[in-house]
Amino acid sequence: MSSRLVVGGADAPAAAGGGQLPAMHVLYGSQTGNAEGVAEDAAAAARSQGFAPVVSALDDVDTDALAAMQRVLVVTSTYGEGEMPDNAELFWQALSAETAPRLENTDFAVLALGDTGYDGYCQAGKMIDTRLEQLGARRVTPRVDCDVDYEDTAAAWVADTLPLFAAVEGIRGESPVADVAEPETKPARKRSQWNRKNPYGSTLSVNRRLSSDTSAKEIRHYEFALADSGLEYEAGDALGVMPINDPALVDALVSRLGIPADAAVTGKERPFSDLLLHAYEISTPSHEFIDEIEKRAGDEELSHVLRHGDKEALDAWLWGKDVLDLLLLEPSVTLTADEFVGLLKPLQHRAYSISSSPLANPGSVHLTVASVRHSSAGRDRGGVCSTFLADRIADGGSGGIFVSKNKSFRVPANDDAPMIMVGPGTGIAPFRAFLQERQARGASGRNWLFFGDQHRASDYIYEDEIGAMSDSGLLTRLDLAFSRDQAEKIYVQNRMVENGAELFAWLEDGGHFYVCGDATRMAKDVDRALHQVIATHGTLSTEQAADYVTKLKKEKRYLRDVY
Ligand code: 2AM
Repeated sequence: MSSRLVVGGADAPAAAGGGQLPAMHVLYGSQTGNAEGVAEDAAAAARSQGFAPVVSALDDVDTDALAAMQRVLVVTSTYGEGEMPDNAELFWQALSAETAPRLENTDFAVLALGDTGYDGYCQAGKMIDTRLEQLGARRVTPRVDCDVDYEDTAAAWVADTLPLFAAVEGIRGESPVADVAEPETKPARKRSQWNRKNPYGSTLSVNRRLSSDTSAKEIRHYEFALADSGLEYEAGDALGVMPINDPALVDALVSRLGIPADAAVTGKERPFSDLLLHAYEISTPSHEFIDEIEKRAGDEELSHVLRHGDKEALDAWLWGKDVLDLLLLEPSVTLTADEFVGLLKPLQHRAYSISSSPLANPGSVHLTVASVRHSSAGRDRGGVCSTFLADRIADGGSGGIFVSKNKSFRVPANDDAPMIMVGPGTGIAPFRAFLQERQARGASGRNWLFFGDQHRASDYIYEDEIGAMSDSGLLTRLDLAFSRDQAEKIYVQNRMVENGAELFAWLEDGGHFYVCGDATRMAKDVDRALHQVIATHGTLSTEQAADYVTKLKKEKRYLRDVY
């Protein structure tokens, strides 16, 4: 692997005043941009403390370059159930290999971002932290793990950790150069004033059902007006939406608990029911809540599952049960407002791939979202945010939004490069944006879309737009896979294999390959199909095909936005 690091082996970039500032390498593994944002904040803080920060994605650093780095901050999220984020996969392959070099010269600290709602909490950060130590690098401070509400913990980690590197310098007698006047490093990225903590209260101007009434799914198209917010986004970014919970569920909880809606909660300004509506997750039970219910009610089945079962057994028991179900199952349990709120997790935004290009739609941002709805035990239930969008921000209503950058998921910088997009179902969202973007840019590169769902008659969303893009020649190729319109199932990956020779030719011509949508099944099968196409039409062995795919990833020509 050759180094694509900005500073290469030199570990002390020159300061503007001619002095040498000690380099602080801030390496991030990021799926949705949160870790990248923290890395940039850490770099800004490092700069103000007399370091010359260099920010890189983990995959842009090879292990020899790493061995030459003296000071390293790693900020990484974890993807799915304990996996490396896409832009840290190659780094991890090299770091975990037997051939990885010793890192005796490296001092490091790791910040891991994660979600306690998933298995493998902060796993990527834990693995990197352990491996760096195994290779002889010196941990300047124990790793810190953050849950979804990471901002304050991350800021505290940055503030606490940087001085420890400075102290290390002192011990080694290489104190940082004092001349910190305007070190010559990348200018700080302009951060939007709208973020998770301060979302923009936008007007929803369009809420339209895309899939027909006979579809098994309810997929909707939304447009938010940006007005004079200054909110900026790019095709490929995601939009964070702060939902408000279902008032009917709040009422049912208030009534089950027998707590007055206006009851005070210690340390909170808002009354009880208001907190449930705006501030806490009241659908999915937290681990703390489940444990407490078990402790207080002693439900035999639940106790058995918690004590003797594994994660799968607990998931099976919990299937379809929300916080209210657990309370109704255990009528003997009484909780005070303080106790109940103490067992809930803070309400989180949901992020959706943006389905518009700002070039084609100045003044608005579009989403393509499937509403999650089901009914059980005589009660209608729904996804917190998808039903908030569908039912509760009425047209013209307001919703808190902010942009979640996805800098690695972009149309090719080269307008001539071929672009292949696999996006069944709502996975089409970013590709609608990409195609609009390419059209607005007058990009001449060829475009190929693989799209599908269950039935053509009810699920061919954006059919008119896609048809027009085909007619105009913007879409060079369009392959559709409607799985249930014939006896045998046909999926997007089948279409890839059927058209393998041409697909391989597009890759050979410098094509970029994109996938968006279901991570657990579709994206894995598409990955397998891609390997198969490359092996067959490139006449390559399995290993050679895998190397070909690795090369695509390294060149940022195989990009995924999967969930
Ligand atoms: P199915 O439900 O008919 O099996 C969106 O949900 C579409 O993805 C549906 O057409 C669904 O087909 C299809 N799908 C299901 N499993 C898939 C897989 N492993 N790979 C690709 N598409 C799949």
